[in-house]
Amino acid sequence: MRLAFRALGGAAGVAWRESFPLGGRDVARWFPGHMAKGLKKMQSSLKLVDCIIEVHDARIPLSGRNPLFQETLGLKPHVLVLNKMDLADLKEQQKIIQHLEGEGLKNVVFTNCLQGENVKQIIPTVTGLVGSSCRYHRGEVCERPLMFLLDTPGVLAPRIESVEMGLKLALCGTVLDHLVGEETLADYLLYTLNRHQLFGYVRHYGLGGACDDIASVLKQVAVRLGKTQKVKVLTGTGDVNVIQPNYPAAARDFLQTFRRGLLGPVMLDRDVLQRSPVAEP
Ligand SMILES: Nc1nc2c(ncn2[C@@H]2O[C@H](COP(=O)(O)OP(=O)(O)OP(=O)(O)O)[C@@H](O)[C@H]2O)c(=O)[nH]1
Ligand SMILES: [Mg+2]
Repeated sequence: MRLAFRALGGAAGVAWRESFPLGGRDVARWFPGHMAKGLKKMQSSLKLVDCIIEVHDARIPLSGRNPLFQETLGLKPHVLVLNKMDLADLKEQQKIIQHLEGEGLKNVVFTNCLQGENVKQIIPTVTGLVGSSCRYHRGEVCERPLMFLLDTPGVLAPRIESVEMGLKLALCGTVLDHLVGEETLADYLLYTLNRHQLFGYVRHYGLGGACDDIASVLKQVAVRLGKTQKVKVLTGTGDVNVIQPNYPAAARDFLQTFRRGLLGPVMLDRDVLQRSPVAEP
């Protein structure tokens, strides 16, 4: 899905944004209050289990995890499942694994539940950690050794560390888009794709070239998709009907297309991976 930079013609010489304006956004509002309740429930269930299987998104392997797991890591055997690997750019998988090892996470399994890829690695990993003397109550998932799964609803951290982390979580579809703002989120997606030189969106929407201006991209997307609306504009000489692009609809399509993997795999934590030194193995 990666296009050579020069192949884009018009994009040659374009300077992509170095940063995304993060100020003035109330990230606390993006994450619903019922999460705290879910967390409490999960905490009480921890007593019942022999092993924690934490499922996180492989597109953000190094950020946005719930700190609860970090607090309980020393107490319970723990497997980190990084799912949706089909949507993640894992060219630097070894570096990611080393980074996680540096944080004390030794049991990491990358999975794709749609294709069943690596899913069968989970039970042997758990068995290796707890032996076969598990004591669960419902949701048997394995006969030999007898193993039960206690599922919980997904819960986000009660406090999101930074706006950028919030935007990454939102891109992965963990919060309602309208709370962040579909156009803001689409802009963060465009910023990320351009910085990573992932120009699949140009080809997907048949755009003239890569572009870092979200209004211009959404306008072209809206026209391509026929998502335009007639708006009456009052002028001195009377009402005039003008065709206006439906920016929110275009933003929604851009986000959905990305989440379906049609714009190519992405590593949203590339910045974290580049920034922090990897601990010596
Ligand atoms: N592309 C892709 N999609 C996946 C994968 N695994 C699950 N999904 C999709 O992700 C969505 C959420 O899946 P769920 O199984 O409901 O996730 P969950 O973590 O149990 O969600 P909650 O219980 O609501 O927290 C569904 O649309 C799945 O089809 C995967 O490996 N790759
Ligand atoms: Mg679920």
